Amino acid sequence: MNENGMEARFNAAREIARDAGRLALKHFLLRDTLKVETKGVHDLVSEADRDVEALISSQLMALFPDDGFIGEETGVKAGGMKAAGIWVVDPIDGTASFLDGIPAWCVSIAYVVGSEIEIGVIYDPNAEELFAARRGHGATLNDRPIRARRAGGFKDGRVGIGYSLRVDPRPTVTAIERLLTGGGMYVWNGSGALMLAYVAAGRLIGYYEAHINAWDCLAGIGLIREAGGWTNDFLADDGLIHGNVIAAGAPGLAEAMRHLAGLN
Ligand code: LIP
Repeated sequence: MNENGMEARFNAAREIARDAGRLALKHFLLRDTLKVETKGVHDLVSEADRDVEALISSQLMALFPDDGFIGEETGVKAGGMKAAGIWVVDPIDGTASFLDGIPAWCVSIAYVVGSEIEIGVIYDPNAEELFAARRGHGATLNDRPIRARRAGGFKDGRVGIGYSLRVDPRPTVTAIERLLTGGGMYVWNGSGALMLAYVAAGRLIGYYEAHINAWDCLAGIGLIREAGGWTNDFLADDGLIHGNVIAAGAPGLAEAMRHLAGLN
């Protein structure tokens, strides 16, 4: 794809993330009226998730009809996996926090070509924060450059640790034990995407989740890499389809994060 094509997609992703965030915020303020369904234990979906995903997919597909689209709520759309470039979207990452009235959720939009995350955009409408990255062009927060924090050990900041009941809790318990006995501290707000954006912005020094889906984390991974941070190879072993472990952090913390995640 030429430079103009990628630039057009980057601009569109940022615009659409803001539109989607505004729509999600309207639902958030009226959340007591939303219809909510249970997908699994502690795994909820509301009409807000579906409404926001419909907005994002219709706008992206109108602009780039030959692109593929994978959304958390609607799965793979026409063109899907065969397209050269694929949008990977979570309309509301942090649905449980959203429904509990906790303002820790966001819109997450990534654009992937082969094994490269070309675009990563995360919008938090509660804080009016737009995190955006394009491969090779750096990462920004509300148009100002961001960098992952310098850290050499767990004492240098806090690490986000996410968990979902999809997986055995033991690796997460081990990770928390390793972090705390190493003098570190953990944080969890219910949104893996937002916490990965915080790693890119230097607010957290790392993030670990034993299993996370591609729509929850690809935009965040793109942001962290462009902010000079480290992540594992999430897309290995069919991560796009089946999800994978995510470990990420400050560059000086790569070995410590790998050990915490049981990756070495
Ligand atoms: C959830 C994420 C959470 C992650 C879970 C889950 P949802 O997605 O918010 O960060 O830990 O694995 O996927 O349902 O809120 O978009």
